[in-house]
Amino acid sequence: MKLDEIAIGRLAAHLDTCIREVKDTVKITDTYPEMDWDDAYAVQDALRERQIARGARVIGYKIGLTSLAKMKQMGVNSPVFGCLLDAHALPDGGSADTAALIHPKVEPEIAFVLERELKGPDCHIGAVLAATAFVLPGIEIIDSRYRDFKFDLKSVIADNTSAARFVIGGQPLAIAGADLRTIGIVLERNGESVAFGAGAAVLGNPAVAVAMLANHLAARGESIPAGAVILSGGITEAVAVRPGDNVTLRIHGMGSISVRF
Ligand code: OOG
Ligand code: MG
Repeated sequence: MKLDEIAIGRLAAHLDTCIREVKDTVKITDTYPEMDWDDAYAVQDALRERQIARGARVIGYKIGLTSLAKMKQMGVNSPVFGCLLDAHALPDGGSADTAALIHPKVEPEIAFVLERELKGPDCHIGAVLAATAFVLPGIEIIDSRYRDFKFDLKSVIADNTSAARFVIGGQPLAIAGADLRTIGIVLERNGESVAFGAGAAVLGNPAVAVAMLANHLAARGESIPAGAVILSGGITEAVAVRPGDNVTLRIHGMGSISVRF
């Protein structure tokens, strides 16, 4: 750790204010270039503690920057981990209030729901599949607190990896017998197909991303509890949305979900 508790608390409060007041900021590594990975996750933790103190609950996790398309789009080269709060969840067919978001984008994702606790270290794809009840279509609505979505990995980790809202639903697909690599997805905006892909875009298999999450949490003495929902990462580039837009995600064999803005 390079930052002291005061600096960590100050940065968490700053990002919290950006979220609550719907305003952007320059990336925090501009002010604290010396910060390291532990500092970045410590700021994320402190931000979460502020939200929990106001009544939020953690209901799941997310892995981000897991596909080449996303890494290229954001100019970074390694996955990041964040958490999902109850207040982030929107119903299928619901609407996201754009007045509460800075510059939202949508991502097509495969969501995992666990039937058993998943614990690292040494978690592997087999352990993930054994612990998963089913997978579902998921639309993640990301909203970086950084101006023009310009950030580096440490800044985006501190910002809870741009987490803002998410929708899951559609038709649950039992994990037994499913090949997550070849599942095709289509993302539509206002009826027009705007992004396509397959599960293999996420680290060869989205279950690999979930294993990485379990190992990341294990290094911090944590695990993923049964019942948690996990967004495994955008399969394609994120797509910008505006007020009035209607977004639908269709996944082969898993139905569709949608959200309005
Ligand atoms: C960071 C979050 C990326 C994903 O699925 O790749 C993410 C960002 O691009 O703002 O959630
Ligand atoms: Mg995402």
